[in-house]
Amino acid sequence: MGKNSFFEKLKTGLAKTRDVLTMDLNDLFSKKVIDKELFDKLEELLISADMGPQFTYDLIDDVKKRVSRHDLQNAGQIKNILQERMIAILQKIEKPLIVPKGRPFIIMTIGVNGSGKTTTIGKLASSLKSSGHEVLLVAADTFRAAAIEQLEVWGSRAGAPVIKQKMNADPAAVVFDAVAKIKAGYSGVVIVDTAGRLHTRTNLMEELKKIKRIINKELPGVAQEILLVLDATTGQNAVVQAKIFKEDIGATGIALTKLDGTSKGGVVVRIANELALPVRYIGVGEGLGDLRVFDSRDFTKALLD
Ligand SMILES: Nc1nc2c(ncn2[C@@H]2O[C@H](COP(=O)(O)OP(=O)(O)OP(=O)(O)O)[C@@H](O)[C@H]2O)c(=O)[nH]1
Ligand SMILES: [Mg+2]
Repeated sequence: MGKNSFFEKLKTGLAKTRDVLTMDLNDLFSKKVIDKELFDKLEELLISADMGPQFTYDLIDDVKKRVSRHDLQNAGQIKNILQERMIAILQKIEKPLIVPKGRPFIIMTIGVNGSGKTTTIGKLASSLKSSGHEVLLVAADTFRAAAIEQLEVWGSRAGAPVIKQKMNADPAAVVFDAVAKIKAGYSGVVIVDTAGRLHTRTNLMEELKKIKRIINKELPGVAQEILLVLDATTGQNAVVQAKIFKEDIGATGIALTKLDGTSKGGVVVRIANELALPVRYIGVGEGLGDLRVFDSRDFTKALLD
């Protein structure tokens, strides 16, 4: 795909946020005067796109200072300031996942039910396969039968085999099978699908910790990513969840899904300010090709240009 059509697709994926945020912002910036009403409206728009209070107040403070220094003559210039500040913040969390070749790499996905783990795994497997990686999927969500089948469907779309056991099997045992493969010489990528919810008696966090423990005990020092999958449509709730998963399980990166389904795309800014976890990927649709490596500049431009 050419750079332009790639960018256009990202723009389409972010259309909901663009429609609400960017159209209103453009309206606002076409105003002649910079007054209190403009600041109030700007604040309202940024908060409603879920950019978070910190970013919003910092931006407005910056703009006010520039106005009083007479650095700013018209409202239109605020757009550039907004873009620059967004890029600067987002660059902090732009650290693409580097997946090595020729040695094992484990990606363990975690996140609440419905956040998009299994779908993201399918897209990621496909993208890794097309860049020449060997990929193996692990069905460690044994909570519902459909979960295993769903992973198998994605596996066949992506051309990646799936390691599985029966429904209700111990998730750690399925992971153990994948570990055995690595010990036997497999040197590709292993992506572990986990449940977002378990039978009431078992604690999800404890189960995830157990899986992590097995990986680290059996394969000390193995290169790995604990990829937290967050649903962007849940806005600031996603940030609250992320804090828990970061502290409890030690998430090392984020895949932010369903950006196409929300007008709260600004939540990426909030994640950058409040979590300091790299956003590795963004999901902008349900298809195989709808996962993107997060790029702060492309993202900002696709959202605001
Ligand atoms: N529009 C859109 N839908 C998505 C995206 N990612 C996932 N989905 C949809 O979100 C729903 C839930 O996705 P799953 O991948 O099953 O979520 P999960 O985290 O594996 O859920 P559990 O297995 O129940 O924990 C599905 O209908 C997906 O098609 C995305 O980037 N955009
Ligand atoms: Mg799933």
